[in-house]
Amino acid sequence: MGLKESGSRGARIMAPALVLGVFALAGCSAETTAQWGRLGLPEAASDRARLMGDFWINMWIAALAIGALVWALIGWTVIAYRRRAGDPEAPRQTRMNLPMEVLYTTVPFLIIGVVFYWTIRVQNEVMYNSGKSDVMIDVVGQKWSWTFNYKDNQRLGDPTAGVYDAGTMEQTPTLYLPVNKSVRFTVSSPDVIHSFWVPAFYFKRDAIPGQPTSFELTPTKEGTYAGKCAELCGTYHSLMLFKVKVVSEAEYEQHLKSLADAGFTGSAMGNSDQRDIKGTEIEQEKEGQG
Ligand SMILES: [Cu+2]
Repeated sequence: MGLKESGSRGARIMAPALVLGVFALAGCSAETTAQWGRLGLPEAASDRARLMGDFWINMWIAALAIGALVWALIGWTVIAYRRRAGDPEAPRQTRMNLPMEVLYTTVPFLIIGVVFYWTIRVQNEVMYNSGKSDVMIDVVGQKWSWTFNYKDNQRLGDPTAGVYDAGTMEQTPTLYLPVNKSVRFTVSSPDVIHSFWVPAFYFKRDAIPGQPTSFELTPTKEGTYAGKCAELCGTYHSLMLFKVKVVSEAEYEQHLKSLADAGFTGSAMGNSDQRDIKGTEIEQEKEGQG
């Protein structure tokens, strides 16, 4: 193969890649560029996000460092030990080299050990529960939407009182949260496993039937965020969307009051309560037909 030929082949490969790269960069807004800087994570909106975000970036650095070392070793071996012109045979093959085998068995275990240690440390910090949250919300993931029970008992002066907002496939619900107040979520499901996920909070929790679980976090930035079900739960999984509105405390109170005024008092936990949930008869009709 002549020089000229190999050069033109290189250009054939490089040119489209360059053009694609330029187009990709030109299409980037400042927001997208910032998101690239966070390696894909959205802008953070909760107090647990810094830990998760740092962990995400550090894991990428560790993976790339290991990758670079492995790629360098592969490249070096391929070049230094290649069969040269005139070599009658392949280079000497090495087998059963005990130090080498011990090395490539123990090193991966060490790497996994370090990653495991940091995973547990970060997990413990992210899951930290103060035990005295400002707001309590029972999240119910049900086929095929979300119900948010605001269990703001002290505020309403009645231990059994609360208000709820139940979404349907046709009308996705909106979860209101007061900014800079710690929120204790209890996540449950009456039917199959769903997963409560607000990407901007860097937090996701499965809704497991018969096994309610809790976590705490503090929304730190007012705004409207997307939420979704992160568990492929069935036919209408893709419709299990919701919005999260992080608002001032006054606006939050106002929202609870409007739910109470509309008659959504008490709680709705899916399952037998589903009859109380706006619009679920649509789903029951469908199941009846099927
Ligand atoms: Cu789901």
